[in-house]
Amino acid sequence: MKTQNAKPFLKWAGGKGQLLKEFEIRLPEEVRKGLTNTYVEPFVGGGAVYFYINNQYQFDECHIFDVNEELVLAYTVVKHDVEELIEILKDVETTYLQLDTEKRQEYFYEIRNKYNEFKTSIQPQKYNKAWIRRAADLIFLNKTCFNGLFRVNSKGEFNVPFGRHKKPQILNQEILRNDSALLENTSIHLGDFSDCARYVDEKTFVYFDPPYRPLNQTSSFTSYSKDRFGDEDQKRLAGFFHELDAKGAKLMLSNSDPKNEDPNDHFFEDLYPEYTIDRVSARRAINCNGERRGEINELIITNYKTERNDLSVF
Ligand SMILES: C[S@+](CC[C@H](N)C(=O)[O-])C[C@H]1O[C@@H](n2cnc3c(N)ncnc32)[C@H](O)[C@@H]1O
Repeated sequence: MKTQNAKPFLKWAGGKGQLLKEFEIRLPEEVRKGLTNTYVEPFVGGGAVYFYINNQYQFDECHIFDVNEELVLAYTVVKHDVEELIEILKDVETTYLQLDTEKRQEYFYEIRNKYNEFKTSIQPQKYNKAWIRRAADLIFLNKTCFNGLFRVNSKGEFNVPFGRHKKPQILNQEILRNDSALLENTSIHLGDFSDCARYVDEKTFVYFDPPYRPLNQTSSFTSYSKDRFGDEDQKRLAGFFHELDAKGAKLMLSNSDPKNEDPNDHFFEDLYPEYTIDRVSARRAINCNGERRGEINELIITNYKTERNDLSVF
C-alpha cells in the first residue's frame, strides 16, 4: 500500500467512499495479480474509487474522464501545481476562519460571484496559471457551502448557498499532495464517457459510475452539469459496455437499483442480460435537500464472475 490518505479532495454527489469494500471484493483477479496495465474511469466525479484503486494496485497508466469542466480543471491543477494551490488555500483558510459568521457569509458570496463572473475567461482545453486560483475557489466553495456539493443553475453558475459550518477544513495538505502524486501516472480528460474507448484493450480495467437513474422525480436533483443523463444515455452506455466487453477488457459498473421503488422495473436486467448483477446495500440521500437518508440497494454489474456472485439473491 502506498499511502493511507489518498481520498477525494472535493465532496461530490454520489461519492462512492462507503462502497469501496463492496467494490474491493468484486475486483477482477487480473487487477489483484497486477496483470492489468491500465485503469480507466469514464465518470470520475470526486474520484473515491479512482484514488483508492490507483493507490492500492499497480497500473502503468490511468485515464479519468468527466464532462464537468470545473472538475477536470481542478484535477489538472492538483496534478501540476499542487504547491501553489496549497499556498492559496492556506491564505484563504486563515482569512476565513478569523471572520465571524456574518463576515464569512459576505466572503463566501464574494468568492461565489467572482467565480461565476470569470467562468467565461477560462479555456478548459488550454492549461493556464489562472486555473490555480479557480481550483482554489472551487475547493473553498465546496468546503463552505451548504451540504458541500457542486450544483449549477441553467446558466452554468454555481448556485449552492452559504453553509454554516463552525470550523470547515478548507485545506488538507496531506490529501492534496498524496492525490497529486497519484495523478502522476494519470491522464485527465474532459469529455464524454465514450471517448475513453481508445485507451481500452484486453489489459484494461474500467469502472463506470454514471449519474444515477433517478429513484423518483424529486431525486433527479443530483444534476452535476446542465446536461442531464436520461434513460437514452443509460442505453447508450450499455451499448458502449458491450463494445468494451468485446475488446476483452474487465468492466465494473454501478447504479441505483430501480427495484428500490418498483420491484417490477427490470431496466438494468434488460440492458445487461448477459452480465453479472449483484445488489448491495448503501445509504444515500433520498430526497431533494439531501437530509433524509435511507438504506437502498445499489447494483454492481460486472462482465466477469465475482466471488460474491453465489451470495446474491435475485
Ligand atoms: C461520479 S458521478 C456519479 C455518482 C452517482 N452515481 C450519482 O449519480 O450520484 C457522475 C459523474 O459523471 C459526469 N458525467 C455526466 N455525464 C457524463 C458523460 N456523458 N460523460 C462523462 N461524464 C459524465 C458528471 O459530471 C459526474 O461527475
